[in-house]
Amino acid sequence: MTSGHRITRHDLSEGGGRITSALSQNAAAGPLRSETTVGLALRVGQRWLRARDGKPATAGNTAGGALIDMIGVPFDGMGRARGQAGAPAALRAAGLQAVFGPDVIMEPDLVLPGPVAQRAAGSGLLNERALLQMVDALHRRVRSSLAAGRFPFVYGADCSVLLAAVPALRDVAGRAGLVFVDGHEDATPMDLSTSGEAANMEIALLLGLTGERAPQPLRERLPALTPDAIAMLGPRDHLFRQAANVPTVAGRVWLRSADEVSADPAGYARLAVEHAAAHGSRWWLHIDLDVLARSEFAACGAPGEVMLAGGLTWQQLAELGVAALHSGGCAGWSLSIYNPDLDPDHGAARSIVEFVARIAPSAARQHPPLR
Ligand SMILES: [Mn+2]
Repeated sequence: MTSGHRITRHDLSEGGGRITSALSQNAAAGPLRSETTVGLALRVGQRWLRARDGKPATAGNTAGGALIDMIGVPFDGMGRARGQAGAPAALRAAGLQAVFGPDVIMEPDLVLPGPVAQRAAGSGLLNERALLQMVDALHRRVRSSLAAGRFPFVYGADCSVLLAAVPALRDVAGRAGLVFVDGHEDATPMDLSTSGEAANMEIALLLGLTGERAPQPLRERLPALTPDAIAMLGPRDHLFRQAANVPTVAGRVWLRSADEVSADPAGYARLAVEHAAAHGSRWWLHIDLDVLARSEFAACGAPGEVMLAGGLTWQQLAELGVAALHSGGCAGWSLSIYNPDLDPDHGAARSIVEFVARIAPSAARQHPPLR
């Protein structure tokens, strides 16, 4: 932050939720978030944050880059009792709060219904009720953050967060780009899905390649992405797709496999941004941690899932992330798939926090703000 007018550090607690805000004097809140589940803490925080002079949130922020909104998503797409839904709290316990420095708003986690490990009758989606509420609530949060000129950092859950983040970016910016870093293509058509997990299908849904059976609240935001605005880095899932008879999308979208990316992570990251931003789009950065080799990160996945050989190292992923963000134009970032139930000694959580700390300074430098 360059304004030098930081006036206070404000902590509010409600039900274990905690908001820490450190804003410049002339930074103000964006459009009031209408989400009812956010609760008292955020509403009080917004009252405190509201503009005193009516200027937008970006007024004091154009030179210093974006303020970060940290948005925790306690959602597990498989409907497990904790699983990835435990990720936000576990990552904060490992020190995630501190890595972005003081220019951050730690938002309360989304409040979501309990998990149901069953597929819905109509759509076949697993844990559908929680999924739809997650997408709806996160869409509003991300849209509001972007519209206020801030940089949303979405952590926890799985790749289904993109069903909220990408439409939100499209809504605010007019069109969205996506740099998608994942061990899988996540482009399974709904009728070929054996699990019903939205996190295997979200790219196909965003591109409009599938979704006739999707519930209306999802369908009305789709498609949200054109094939020329996505760049995929790191897929190595041919055995996984073979098992479900799902063809690759490599012929339809820009894609560089894990083997290619590991040879030059920074170079491919720059090419990916160039591609995703080619039509002037601001772009979203998504990192599914299963892009990493199992020897680097194993706190993800489910019993019986096809394990993927190969994959990136933390070092390669950090080079990729820094190079992508240094290319400019990133509007927000999501980091998903961590399952603390598979991380009893919290070693993976610490690795994630160290990784975020390496990328965070570049995220905070993204400017100009969207609005
Ligand atoms: Mn994924």
